[in-house]
Amino acid sequence: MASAWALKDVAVSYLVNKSTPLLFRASFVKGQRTLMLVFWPRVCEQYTDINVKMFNVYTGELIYESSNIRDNFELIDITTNESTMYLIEIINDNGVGDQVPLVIFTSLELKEASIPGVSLLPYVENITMTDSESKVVKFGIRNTGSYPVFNVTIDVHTSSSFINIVNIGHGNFPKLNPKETLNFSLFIQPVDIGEASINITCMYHFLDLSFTYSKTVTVSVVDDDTKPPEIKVLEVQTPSVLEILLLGKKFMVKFKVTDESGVAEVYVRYKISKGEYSDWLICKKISENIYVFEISASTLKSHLGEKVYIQFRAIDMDNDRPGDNLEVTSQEYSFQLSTLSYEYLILASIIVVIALIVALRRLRR
Ligand SMILES: [Ca+2]
Ligand SMILES: [Ca+2]
Ligand SMILES: [Ca+2]
Repeated sequence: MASAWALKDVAVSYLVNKSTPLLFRASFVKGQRTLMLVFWPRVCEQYTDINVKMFNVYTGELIYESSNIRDNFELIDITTNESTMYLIEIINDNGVGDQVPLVIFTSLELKEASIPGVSLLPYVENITMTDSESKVVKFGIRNTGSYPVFNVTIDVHTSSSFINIVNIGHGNFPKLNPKETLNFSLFIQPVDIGEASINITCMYHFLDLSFTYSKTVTVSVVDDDTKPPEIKVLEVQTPSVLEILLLGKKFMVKFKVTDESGVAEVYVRYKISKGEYSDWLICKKISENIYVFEISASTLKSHLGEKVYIQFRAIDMDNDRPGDNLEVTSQEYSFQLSTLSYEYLILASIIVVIALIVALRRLRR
């Protein structure tokens, strides 16, 4: 009974807000009887509803709860059956006044306690990923307060169409001790390039209170290949007139097409002189990255001495999403086709002369 009569020794006053409970911690020994008297003023003929609860700080167990009597005082008379630390929660539940002044008479040594908090630890602040690879990103929920929190649940959500996310770690933690961090991981799958945000909401319980903590994490999805293919002409064969006429040799351009993602398609189109360009024609691949374009001798015969114009077009094989591949159209290349030159005329004249000589000799015999 000694503690009861010690009430007069201590009178402390506090303000209790409507939204935030007032919290105290106090140590009790087993079998200790404690009296606490809480007073608050009566306002406008109405009573403010102040409620007091006590919890075991380590287990969260409720060991005392105010009787629901409308008055302007509360007498707590409790004998604890365990030596431990208790949290005393004083709540301004409803009624009049946002802030209510309280006077507490108690023999206990009350220490003000803080509302616990949790925070989200992104181990990577800004998540950047390419469109070709899914990623698993680790997060941590940390209890930054001084008391355990209970029934921690994590909800992840994105309203962005650029990514899909799945929580592949734990979603629920029954208890999170002070300074403890529990990890969970998100599987992030890119859908399109752009900036996406992930809202992570953590709900947890402390005493009989529930709290929500939210954080937004940004994810940038970038293209893993932003360069179109490169086209390089390696070799050009312009046959001479004799080669065209006698050997049927073709005009040929050999070129190389390269791309970090690989080359999907290569096309060529051409025109002779000032004519119209042909359609885009699929190009012949002769070996890895090497392509050729040819014009037959029969076509060349009717265009001797004219100019050939050629353009190449190539598309890369990057296809992580629609519209991912890039294409390039080369510059216009021009090549002069051989003509019947002076040397050929001389050569042809010599052949004619020899032919005549041979014919004359035959006639003389
Ligand atoms: Ca890509
Ligand atoms: Ca590319
Ligand atoms: Ca691309």
